[in-house]
Amino acid sequence: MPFTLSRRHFLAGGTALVSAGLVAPAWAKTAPVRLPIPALVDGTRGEPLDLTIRSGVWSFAPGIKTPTLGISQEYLGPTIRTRQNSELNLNYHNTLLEGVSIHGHGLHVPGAVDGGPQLEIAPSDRWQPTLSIVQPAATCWYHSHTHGKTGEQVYRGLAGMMIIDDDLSDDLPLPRNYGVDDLPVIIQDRTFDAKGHLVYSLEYADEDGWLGETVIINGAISSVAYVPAGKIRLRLLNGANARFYIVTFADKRPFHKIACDGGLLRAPVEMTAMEMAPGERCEIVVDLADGAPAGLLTLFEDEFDGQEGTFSSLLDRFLSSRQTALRPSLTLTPDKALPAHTAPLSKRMAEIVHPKPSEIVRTRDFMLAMNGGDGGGHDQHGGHGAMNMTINGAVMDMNVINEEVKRGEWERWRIRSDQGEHPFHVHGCSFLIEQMGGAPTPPDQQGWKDMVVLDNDDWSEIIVRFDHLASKTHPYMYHCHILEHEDHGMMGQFTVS
Ligand SMILES: [Cu+2]
Repeated sequence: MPFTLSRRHFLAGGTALVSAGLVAPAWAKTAPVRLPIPALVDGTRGEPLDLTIRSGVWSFAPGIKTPTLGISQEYLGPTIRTRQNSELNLNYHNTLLEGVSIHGHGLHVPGAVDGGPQLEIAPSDRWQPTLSIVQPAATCWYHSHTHGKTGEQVYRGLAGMMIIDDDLSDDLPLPRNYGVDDLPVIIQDRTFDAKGHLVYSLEYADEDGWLGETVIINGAISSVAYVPAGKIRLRLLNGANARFYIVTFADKRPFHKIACDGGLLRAPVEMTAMEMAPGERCEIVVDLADGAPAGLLTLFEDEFDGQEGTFSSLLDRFLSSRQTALRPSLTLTPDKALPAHTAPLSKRMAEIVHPKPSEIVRTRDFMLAMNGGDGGGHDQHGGHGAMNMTINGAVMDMNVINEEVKRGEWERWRIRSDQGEHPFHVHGCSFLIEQMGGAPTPPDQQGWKDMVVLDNDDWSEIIVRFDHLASKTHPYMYHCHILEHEDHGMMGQFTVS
């Protein structure tokens, strides 16, 4: 499938390094370590999983000690594995000196256990939600959703992956050996100072949000995974605060995308490069039967802005450019001694049934706007404390319910912006994308989603139905998943009754 670059960003490419005020320190150009694999915890046994929100010290590169946050880990949290038609009991304990709320991103659970900003866990308190998992197999995640502090807390480490299994995904011939041929790949970017400490400022974030200049995968700046010489499943999560990525392999080998945010696609989609917006997940299967190492590239999409040529020529230019040395990627290195998964992919996977047009009973419009202080002037170092980010003219207000939705009814939501691209996320559901920025939905996005990219050209449209309740005290949220936009107010609340 041809790759066309559709994105337009707020600033011209190449300004990201300037806006962060820093370039990657010399120690970031480091020899690779083994890919860190977050611990896997089994959530299907019923007993509560202890999740301690804590401070930590993590080595993003050998010899560097960075103060971080984590969930029962120094940085990030364990991968929680659960299953359709089971109960997941969580026992969060907040040992920090500030409040934290933790949202289960992609989960179809009621507002009362959704973990939005209304459910902040006070310092030294606990929160023990029971989640009934009713949805099909998917790669989800959990992360800080603390009012006004989501960006900073996620940046410092409060995020983890969640895997939902079901009978269908078990029956398909897919790699499923966690940490061996089924790997979590949490892509983020960070700005470090010379000592290796994380640099973050919501106030100084520019229109693009906070863009780090160094990519980390599962908390490692440069890593290698020794994997079987067969099919490898990667569960990719764009866990960055603000960065859009292009994911591809250095040797341009094709891969198959098998799932997007909310679960398996109808059929695998062959691709050689893929865009990922902040908050998005996708599962891909790549074949390493040839025994050659495969370098996973996580390219900064904004650096392709305004460039002309085929993707292949842009990629060649990019690979020969100096910047690539700043962010070596994860390398998958086949080890022929390991038992390999070689079964061909199934041509048919999930059944995805669209509602009939007559079943869609309501349309809602959402306009995202950036009414930042000076409007057009991009003062890189002046700060943007007064920047207002709005949806339908309103900044997020914890005391205002912006929309009231009826349970079990299909709705069409049309979303666009006054400026640039935004990844829009809706809590408590998965939805289907009918168009993106006025264009037809690409084949690899024609599955269940909870993220849709929109821009200022035309409407993105989703069709959505909510099957769980969300009250005025525990409403759901819809928001931009550029976390600095969210923290600046680009978010709204809605009930389901
Ligand atoms: Cu935004």
